[in-house]
Amino acid sequence: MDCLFCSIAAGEIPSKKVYEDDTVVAFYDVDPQAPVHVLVIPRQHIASPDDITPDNSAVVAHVFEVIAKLAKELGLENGYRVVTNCGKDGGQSVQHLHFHVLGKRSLAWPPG
Ligand code: DGP
Repeated sequence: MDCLFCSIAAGEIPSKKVYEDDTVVAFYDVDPQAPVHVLVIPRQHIASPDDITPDNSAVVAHVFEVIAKLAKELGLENGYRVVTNCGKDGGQSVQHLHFHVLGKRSLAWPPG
């Protein structure tokens, strides 16, 4: 299947990855809309939020666990937004489920 985010997850297309495990990959958005703008995607091809089912929803729970961990690592202690666009009228331009994490680093970042 020809999918941009599947190719990024597989490392076939370069990206600035900030996290990856067996289930999800996180990388900086190429067109940032906030000082910190990361995309978190499942490795599994799920086309959109409309395609979340009981069979694959555990992946979404894991995405949010990773977001909580990443937010701390990226210095977003003061809060951040998580956005998922769905379908043409929802502004979804890449047909692979993805979660935008948008925020700005706290003054205490980097730690130490
Ligand atoms: P959406 O509009 O919700 O489908 O968001 C898609 C996002 O993906 C958009 O903010 C730009 C980003 N994006 C598109 N192509 C690439 C790419 O090749 N690399 C990276 N890192 N981000 C991309």
